Amino acid sequence: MLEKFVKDHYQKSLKDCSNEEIYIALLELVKEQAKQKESHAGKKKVYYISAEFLIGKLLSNNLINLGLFDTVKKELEKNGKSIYEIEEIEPEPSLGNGGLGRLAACFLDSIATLGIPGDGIGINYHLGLFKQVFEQNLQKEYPNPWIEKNSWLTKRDKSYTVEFRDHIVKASLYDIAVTGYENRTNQLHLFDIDSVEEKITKDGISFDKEDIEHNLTLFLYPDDSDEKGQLLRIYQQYFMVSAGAQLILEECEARGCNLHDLPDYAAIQINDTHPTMVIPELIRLLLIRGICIEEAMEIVAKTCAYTNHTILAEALEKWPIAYLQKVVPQLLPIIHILDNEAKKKYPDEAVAIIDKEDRVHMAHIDMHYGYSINGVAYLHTEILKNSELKPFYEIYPEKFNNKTNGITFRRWLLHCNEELTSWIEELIGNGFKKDATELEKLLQYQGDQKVLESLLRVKAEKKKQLKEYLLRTQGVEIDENSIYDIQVKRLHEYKRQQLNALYIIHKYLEIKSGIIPEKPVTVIFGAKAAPAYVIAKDIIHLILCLQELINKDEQVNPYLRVVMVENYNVSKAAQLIPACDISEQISLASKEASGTGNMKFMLNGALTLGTMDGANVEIADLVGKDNIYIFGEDSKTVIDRYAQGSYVSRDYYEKDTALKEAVDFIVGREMMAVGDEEHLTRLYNELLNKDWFMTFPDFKDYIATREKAYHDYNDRMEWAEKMLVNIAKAGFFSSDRTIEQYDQEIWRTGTSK
Ligand code: GPW
Repeated sequence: MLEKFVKDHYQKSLKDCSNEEIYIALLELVKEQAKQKESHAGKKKVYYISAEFLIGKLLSNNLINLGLFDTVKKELEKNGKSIYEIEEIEPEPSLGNGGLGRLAACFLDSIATLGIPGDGIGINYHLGLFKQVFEQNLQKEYPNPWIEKNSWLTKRDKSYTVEFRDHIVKASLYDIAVTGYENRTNQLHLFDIDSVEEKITKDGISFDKEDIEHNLTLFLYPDDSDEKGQLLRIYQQYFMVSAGAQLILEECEARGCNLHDLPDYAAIQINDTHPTMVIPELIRLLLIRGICIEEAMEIVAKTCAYTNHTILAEALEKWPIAYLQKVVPQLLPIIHILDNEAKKKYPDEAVAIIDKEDRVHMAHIDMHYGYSINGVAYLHTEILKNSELKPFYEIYPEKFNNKTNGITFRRWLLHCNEELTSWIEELIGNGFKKDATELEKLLQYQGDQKVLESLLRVKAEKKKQLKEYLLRTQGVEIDENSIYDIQVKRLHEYKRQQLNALYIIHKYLEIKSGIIPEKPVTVIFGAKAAPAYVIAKDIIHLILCLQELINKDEQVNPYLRVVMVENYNVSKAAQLIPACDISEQISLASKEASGTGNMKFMLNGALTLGTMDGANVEIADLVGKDNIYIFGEDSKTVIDRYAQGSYVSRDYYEKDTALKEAVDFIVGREMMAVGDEEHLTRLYNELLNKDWFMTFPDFKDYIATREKAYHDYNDRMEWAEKMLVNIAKAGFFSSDRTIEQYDQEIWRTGTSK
């Protein structure tokens, strides 16, 4: 089919085309095929508004979803070409940061796959999240341009006017087609301004934060450590929601809505607090269209639903009224009305929209003026109800619900692990591609030595591929016969990459003292730190220094190696996850709302080493305690300890020699030889005097549990059985299941079964 397409469009045969030409032809072919699956039927539509959509490269996923992947792959092979080389040409869109953005991307895939009319609404960031480069064992940030002349973006002949206090801008609409797996095509709507200027950055990622006309859609999460940066974020958020709200009203009216019945035509899912201003903005637009304030508030409250993704207080946005006044004064009368009404009904200061310091609590707007409040894993929702959002739960128990996160198996199994996909298919057929719970059929092979051996062969093949990939892309050499122990996620103290680093130091010291591990280990990290997050960057420095020190040490490197992957992104995740033996999910219990990497690793046959946090709790329930490595204090202990305010990290340090040795090593002679004193000392002091995320109390159990996992690894048959159970039980974490629940319990479009 590609041959014919190329002939018709370029009057050339496939084998005479360059890879670039084939890539462009495939873009066109996919867009044409996707277009045929667009549909405008159905009354109610979902709008998923999000500051991030971490969609990753789209070519292969679109081919898979359209049922073209195998045909195209074979046709290319016949002509001496490779789909994998063509994939390399596609730049990775830089429209997200971490789990929240990747979740939005998985959800769009599942919404289309279930046949639900549902579009994404976001921003077309030109430089996206920064590109990470390591220089002198430090993270440096550079712009990450990704938009090319030929891309998945389609510019629409459509724009909306967005007014700020001192600027009026035109929001131009770009669409990216979202193909469902053997189902309909939806859209990801991304707004942009025509005047954006990619070249205004100087030395890294700095730029004039006040030059709104040129910087508005440049970066995702521009540095907000000063007022100008915070104002820019408000500009971006309002730009997205104002254009989005106008689009929603226009589309609903075109489908027959008279605005009074908006909730019958739209369900707007607010992805954390970044899009919260859509609530006052919709009210404002309804007022302009002649609806009175009381009714406007009621309509919007029946249309908007809020998802919370964190209990970390510092991540819950609170904008000073004065800042909103500077950027979007038109919203303030409405926000004041929302605040007054809420205060009249609920005088408790804890649920106020505007607090005593004149800050607007964005999440409080969502909870008072939305009809649904959901957490993203069972434990997370329980913590929201019983502690973090307790005052709201007491007022609105009926609004609270849980939607445990999920991942799309099209990307995180079918695409990233063709070998495992075929292995599964040969054993249980291909029903699991549509109904992920069918993976449980694998359980019948638990004691089957032949099957288990073939599973280990698949893993070994993926490990070999990762070894080659790391050599090719980063010039590092790893041992494919070592255990691959991987922690990849944003860098944050609560995720505790520093605990993993302390283990590495401990292991290094053991090897130095002559205690040789049963099996060599390769510890792999991938993580970006927010550019203004000082301690997070110090942790990256620590890991990079350990990498240099250990990999150069010939006494240690046969047994232990450390690799920090540069610029970790979706494409790198797709290489790393299938090759993993042990998945590090070691956040401080209660702090990781869900995690979704944990699900991807499990699905690809890695065993979890983790705390009872987020979705780890549900993974543990599903696979049983023999098939997961759980350590550390539980969320109740942690929450109580915070409440008492009694944690003193130094007490643990003084009592545990192994811990003391590991911590002291950070500022010891060996580290100072490769690292920077300021960074290492600051991190050392932080741990010793604060350790806010309580790594020290979990240190001992972490070491013991990690050692047990490494020991168990050597019984290959037993390990393979654990892998098999993990894969078999991963079906629950398909985002198709999650989205079906969103649709049945929140959106009620009446589409999914
Ligand atoms: F702070 N998450 C994220 F809650 O990736 F807004 N970025 C964010 O800014 C936030 C949350 C926010 C993550 C959670 O940390 C993770 O536990 C969860 O699995 C993911 O969102 C998707 O729900």
